[in-house]
Amino acid sequence: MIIISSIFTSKLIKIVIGGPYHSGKTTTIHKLDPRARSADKLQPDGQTTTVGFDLGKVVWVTSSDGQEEIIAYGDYENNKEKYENANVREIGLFGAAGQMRFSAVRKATLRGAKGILFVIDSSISGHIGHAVALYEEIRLILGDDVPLIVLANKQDIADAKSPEEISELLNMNGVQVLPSSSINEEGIREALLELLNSLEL
Ligand SMILES: Nc1nc2c(ncn2[C@@H]2O[C@H](COP(=O)(O)OP(=O)(O)O)[C@@H](O)[C@H]2O)c(=O)[nH]1
Ligand SMILES: [Mg+2]
Repeated sequence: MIIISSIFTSKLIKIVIGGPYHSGKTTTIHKLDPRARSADKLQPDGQTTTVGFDLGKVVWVTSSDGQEEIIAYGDYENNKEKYENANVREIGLFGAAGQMRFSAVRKATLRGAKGILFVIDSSISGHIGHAVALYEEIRLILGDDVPLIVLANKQDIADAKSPEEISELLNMNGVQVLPSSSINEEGIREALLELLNSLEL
């Protein structure tokens, strides 16, 4: 409940983790914040799928020498004295369910978002059409000015398409595509920092 009560403070910067079903949104949020919470449903095959949302919290720390870091909120709380001289900003990570039928939930989740990390499973070609539809939905709701970075996720899978290939398939003008493997915690903090640095705050 600590997360829920503090996540709505006005100083929180809201970042939405969007993208198609099964692309790695929930994994990304839980790797960034092990205390994140999700509304998940257990499927008959034993897998889970997000039915509502994920909620996590991290801090964006910029030290006096300009070094930047993303730290899980719990780790920050336990070591606050270490960051006394740093610029610390709180980031709320809101995961949005990817299935088309959750459109209303996504709309509510997107409200007030300052930036979007858009996660794609680079190993499944079928995802692309769905991804484009979800991207267009985001632009319809938030307009063209909210910064968005695509994560070409699951780069650890042998036949994953490269960020360049994903970029070509998506055909989204000027949208940055960065490589990641959420499960191995590769590329996700770098992408979040890149997104945060592009925000107008
Ligand atoms: N190989 C691989 N699997 C991943 C990666 N990220 C997530 N997964 C797996 O993909 C499945 C869906 O992930 P999940 O985070 O629930 O996707 P969501 O529906 O977008 O929230 C799960 O079985 C994850 O373990 C990754 O980077 N590499
Ligand atoms: Mg999920």
